[in-house]
Amino acid sequence: MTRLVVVSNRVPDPGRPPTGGLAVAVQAALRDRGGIWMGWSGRSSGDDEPPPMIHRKDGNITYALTDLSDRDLAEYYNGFANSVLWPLCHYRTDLTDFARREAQGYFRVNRLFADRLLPLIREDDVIWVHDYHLLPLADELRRRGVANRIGFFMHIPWPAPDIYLTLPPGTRLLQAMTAFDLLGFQTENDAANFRQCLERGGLAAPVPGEEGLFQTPERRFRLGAFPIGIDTAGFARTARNASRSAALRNFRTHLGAQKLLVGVDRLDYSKGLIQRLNGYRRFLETETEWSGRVSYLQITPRTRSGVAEYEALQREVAELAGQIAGAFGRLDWVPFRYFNRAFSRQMLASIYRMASVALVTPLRDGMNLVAKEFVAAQDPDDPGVLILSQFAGAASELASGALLVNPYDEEAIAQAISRAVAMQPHERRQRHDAMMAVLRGNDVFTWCSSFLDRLAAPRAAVTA
Ligand code: GDG
Repeated sequence: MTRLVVVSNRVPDPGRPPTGGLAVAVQAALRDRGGIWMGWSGRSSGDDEPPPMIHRKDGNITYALTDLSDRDLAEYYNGFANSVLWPLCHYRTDLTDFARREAQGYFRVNRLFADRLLPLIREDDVIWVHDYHLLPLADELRRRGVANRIGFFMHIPWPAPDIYLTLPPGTRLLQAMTAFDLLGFQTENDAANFRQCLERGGLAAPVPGEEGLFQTPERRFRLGAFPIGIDTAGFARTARNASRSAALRNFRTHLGAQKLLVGVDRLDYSKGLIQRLNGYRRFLETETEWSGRVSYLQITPRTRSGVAEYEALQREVAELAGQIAGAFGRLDWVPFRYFNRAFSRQMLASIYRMASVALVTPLRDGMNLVAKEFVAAQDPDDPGVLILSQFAGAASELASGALLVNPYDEEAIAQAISRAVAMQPHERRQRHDAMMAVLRGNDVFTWCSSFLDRLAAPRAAVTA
């Protein structure tokens, strides 16, 4: 089997058990084949050029970690990746900062990644690049003579061409992306958007009769949808093994017969928190018979504190949370709890299992793993209800069981909550079974192997 080289902006802590599903699956693939995981160390080298990479060996996996300078982090990470590509791909052109200087920093850091990766690559390695931080990496590697298979997976949405093509270096980036052998997206919709961007830019043409195969004057590449899964069995197991936390036990006692609603999202404007909280407020205003009988727990760890929009959102959500608790709370009832920090994975799984309803209402999301984790964590005999945004990638797989909502429509969110809390057990079980069948059929291990198998498929020759 060929060796695997994974490249992503962040790399899980070498030596510690991986936490997220993606890290679990990618590490399993790396262990099978042996390989390298390269990325940013999470550290800054200040004003100095980054020192040579650190290599950490763990069994047959080598972690290759590079520091980045303050300027690199400002321009590449906080700048072009998180202040331009992230909002743009989530359809927020209003928040997109089109500063050209930062685009230069983004391309520079991709060159640095290519320079540092180059000496580590063997002739028959398969290279798998992850996410929007590294769109030009294959092109940089090709310029350095790398002929290996190189795949790419986009974890966040690929926007419609009218949005994407507002990006000044948009065409240059698309062109660079044609240097990958396989481009994977979360949904058919994302893959179709990408295809349209290519066609509008005149950069590549579909090869007739070969689904997903494209041709440029120089080369051929494939693209397709590979919806990411979770470690379904593993997460269900974690949720079944109830956490022994005393705080959780007390919380359960305190809730008594109240139905628990839960939301778990990184603090991010793509997650639709404001609209969701307004939807809950509307529910409390109109469905007064539920007063005292429901309680909503929102867990929202802070991320990207270096980006101004996140600071503003933090204040806005905290204010709204305070308003809801202040307007509806009673001495003997807490209608809303808001946490701004991360919980352990075990605790999270137990909370999902306790909850009657999950509110997963991003305005736009590549997939949304919380939706899948919530479903996997349920007691199949008495499962909770998933309220899911129609604009989350997960909606393309979970439509048979979730209550789909338009996340901008606060009234619709309120109505979905009222339907969910009143739903009868047989309907909840039916919906849960349908979703579990999907999650078992496409877990993160299947996702990983189907992408790598497609990447390994014989290359199609370029025809004139
Ligand atoms: C990107 C795309 C796509 C959250 N809070 C805590 C915690 N989490 C974990 C969740 C879940 C993960 O973080 C979040 O994953 P999402 O998929 O919901 O969202 P993004 O971080 O935006 O991820 C997304 C994903 O990539 C994968 O391709 O689905 O669309 O945006 O696993 O459980 N984990 C712990 N404590 C918390 O408080 N331990």
